[in-house]
Amino acid sequence: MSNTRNVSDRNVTPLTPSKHTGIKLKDPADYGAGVPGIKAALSHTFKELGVFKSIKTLAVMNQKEGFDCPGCAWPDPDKRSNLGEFCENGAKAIAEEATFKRVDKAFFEKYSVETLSNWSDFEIGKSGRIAEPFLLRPDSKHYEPISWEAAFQLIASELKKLASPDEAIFYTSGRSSNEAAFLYGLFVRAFGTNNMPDCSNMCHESSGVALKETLGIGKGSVTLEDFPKAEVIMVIGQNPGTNHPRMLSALQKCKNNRGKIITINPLEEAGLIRFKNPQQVNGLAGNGTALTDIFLQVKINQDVALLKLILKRLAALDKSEGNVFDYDFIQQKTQGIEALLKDLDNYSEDELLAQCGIDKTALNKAVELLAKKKRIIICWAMGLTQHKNGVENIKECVNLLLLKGSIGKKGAGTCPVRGHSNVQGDRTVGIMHYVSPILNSAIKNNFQFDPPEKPGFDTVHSIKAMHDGKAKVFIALGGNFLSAASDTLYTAEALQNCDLTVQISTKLNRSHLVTGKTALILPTLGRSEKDKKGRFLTVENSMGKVHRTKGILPPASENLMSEPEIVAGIAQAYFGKEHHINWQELGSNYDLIREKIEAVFSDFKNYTQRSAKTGFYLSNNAREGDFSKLPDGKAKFSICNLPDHQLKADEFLMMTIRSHDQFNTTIYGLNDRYRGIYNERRVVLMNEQDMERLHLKKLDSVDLSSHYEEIERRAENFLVIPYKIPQGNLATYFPEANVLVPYNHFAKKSHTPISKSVVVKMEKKI
Ligand SMILES: Nc1nc2c(c(=O)[nH]1)N[C@H]1C(S)=C(S)[C@@H](COP(=O)(O)OP(=O)(O)OC[C@H]3O[C@@H](n4cnc5c(=O)[nH]c(N)nc54)[C@H](O)[C@@H]3O)O[C@H]1N2
Ligand SMILES: Nc1nc2c(c(=O)[nH]1)N[C@H]1C(S)=C(S)[C@@H](COP(=O)(O)OP(=O)(O)OC[C@H]3O[C@@H](n4cnc5c(=O)[nH]c(N)nc54)[C@H](O)[C@@H]3O)O[C@H]1N2
Ligand SMILES: [Mo]
Repeated sequence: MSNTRNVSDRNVTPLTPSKHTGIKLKDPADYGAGVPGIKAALSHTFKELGVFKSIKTLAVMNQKEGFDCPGCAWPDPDKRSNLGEFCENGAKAIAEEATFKRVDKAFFEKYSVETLSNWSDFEIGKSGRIAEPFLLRPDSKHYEPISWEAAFQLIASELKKLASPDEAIFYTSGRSSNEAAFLYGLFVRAFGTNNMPDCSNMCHESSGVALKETLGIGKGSVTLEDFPKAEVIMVIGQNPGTNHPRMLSALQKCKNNRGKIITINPLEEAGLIRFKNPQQVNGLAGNGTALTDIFLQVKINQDVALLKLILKRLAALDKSEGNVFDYDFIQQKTQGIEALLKDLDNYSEDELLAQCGIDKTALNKAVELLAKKKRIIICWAMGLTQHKNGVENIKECVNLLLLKGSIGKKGAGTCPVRGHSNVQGDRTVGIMHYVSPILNSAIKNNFQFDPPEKPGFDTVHSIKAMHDGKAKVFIALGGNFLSAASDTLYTAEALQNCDLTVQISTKLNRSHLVTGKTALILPTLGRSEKDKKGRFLTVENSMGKVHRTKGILPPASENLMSEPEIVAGIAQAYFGKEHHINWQELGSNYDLIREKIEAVFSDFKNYTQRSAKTGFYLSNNAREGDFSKLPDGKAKFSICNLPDHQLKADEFLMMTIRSHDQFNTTIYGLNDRYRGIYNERRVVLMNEQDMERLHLKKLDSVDLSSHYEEIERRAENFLVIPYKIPQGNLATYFPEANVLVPYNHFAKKSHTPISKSVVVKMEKKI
């Protein structure tokens, strides 16, 4: 694989340039938010929106009459703060969406896709909002305007050329509304395929698979009200200070009620150490609230070893002192405890301790605490899901909760903290590559066609299909597939193999530059923008509550369409006006889409009325402690194996993580304030003893490489930063390091790429 590839004479590069931008280092922070958080929020919004628009916009974000933050999926409290219900990074998300800058005809006349592809991801993102539909012809290097109707006809004619509907791929990123996602899923099934890869394939799919198998529902069981009631909250493989800042207030409420927090992470993330709440006047003065009570600095991907150790210790205490496990719960509600306890005997404590690298004193404290408490919540995110054993990581957490009877009661349960603001809703209303017989039969009854019964491609298999020439049209409802997926150069080749790639987007990104032979950009309204009169959309948050969202800002351009309108436009062009489903009508009347969702899914009774008011929770059997639908009617203990990384002396395990100034592939800025890294993203965090061993000094430049099945993948020019990270482990930022993640290595069952445990070598630049 080379760094550039010629398609139709277009010499575009799939990678952000490997130049350095002028690094500055400070000590890592020891608290989250506070005054620096407010300053950063306002400086981003003032720069993109000006002072007046900033204040007006932030005031209605996440309020009942306003719009849902386009950032993360953390829920809004029922009692909203008078100081605004948003966080620093939500403010940055809005600054990106509501910017004054525009990508218009003049922009694309000036810059070819080749030129733009040499810009950094940061620069591409800062070009502004896409103002009208654009076409890139096979023989051209510049996008040109195209009418909406011509764009829809072009898509329809390419789809009709395919030998089979399975030659088209329909990706979804998690910012779409329930209404857009449902209509999209309906169109794709009516078209005839289940090729619906989704960003959650790269994200919480491991959680969905593990939770469904063990507890009968692929979603978390807690609500926001459980946080103040929990005696212990474990935060595993998650960096909420950056990625879910409003979660820190929920943790604070637990602490205020004398709850305890155990954090398990290879890095001591600032937001979890201490929190100065920017939404409380007294939160900004003083020392704030200490959050983490016990920090367990686990080695990358050794969470199963650590959790097994905890389970073993708890089992021993239960035997000697009793009253540690909840046997009433275990007997009534679970199956498989005997096999689990027997399996724990196969492991020696010393081996487990060495493997996870945990300090014994901290471990003892954690075990002592967990032994006594009955109401435990476990929160987790990408640190657990993006490994080969991602599903087992989560099953081991479920084991702990089941032993303690910590499911289906107040102040206890599972909390997979979702990423994109509506990733959970998109899945609920039918975006999935697998087949749900119940959904298929409901669609058949309501829409009089037979949905396809063959499972479709998920993300990693879509990439392979395009690479192998088995899929030729790629359509994306949001997202930045090229840069978000693993193995950037391989994914680039896959996309470039397509006859047509279509991106329904708000902002320019690299997936608009590394394209199929023909490419379309269809610009859409952002969450914050006013739709046509009377219309509103709905989303589902990370805790299963569906509620409305209504934009208030004038649209970035008059020539934008809403997502449902775009999906309907494509569907109508493909099926024609006489089709028995009136696509145009559905696309323009969201109440009608909601009526259809209500007819297909039993949970959505009185959808429009209920979402317009306070919103409503979807049913959740785990929350109720009802496992009757599982085999034998019981929740399931699982036996999880230890991961097996046989690293050679010169190899490291590397995690690819988010900096404080990005939302996935959108780079807000070049600072990672909490980690003390400023004005640079090409960095690799490394243990000082490892640096000594490799004769590396602070800020030396290195190349990273991964070697899977004899293929070498390289990422060049990373500056070494000494950091408190376990020996043998490294951390780099996503998406710069995605080029190293092999497309064909992913979690068992969930197929989530191994973005948090890539085996790499490093080479010093001379
Ligand atoms: N501002 C902002 N908000 C976001 C996003 C964003 O990019 N920016 N992205 C959104 C999305 S889509 C998602 S999915 C979430 C992501 O939210 P997170 O999962 O918090 O994001 P990551 O930066 O990937 O961080 C993973 C954390 O896991 C730790 N970790 C890595 N490997 C391991 C391991 O093996 N074991 C343990 N115990 N820990 C490990 C890392 O040190 C890091 O603290 O955030 C959402 N919210
Ligand atoms: N190495 C590595 N890779 C990863 C991860 C990792 O931790 N490490 N994390 C993975 C995770 S958790 C995820 S979720 C994926 C994210 O994958 P994606 O969801 O595909 O990526 P994003 O960067 O969130 O997509 C950003 C683009 O979405 C478009 N957009 C923004 N808002 C809207 C909207 O309202 N409507 C529409 N139609 N478009 C909009 C904009 O054009 C923007 O450029 O990446 C995954 N990739
Ligand atoms: Mo995600």
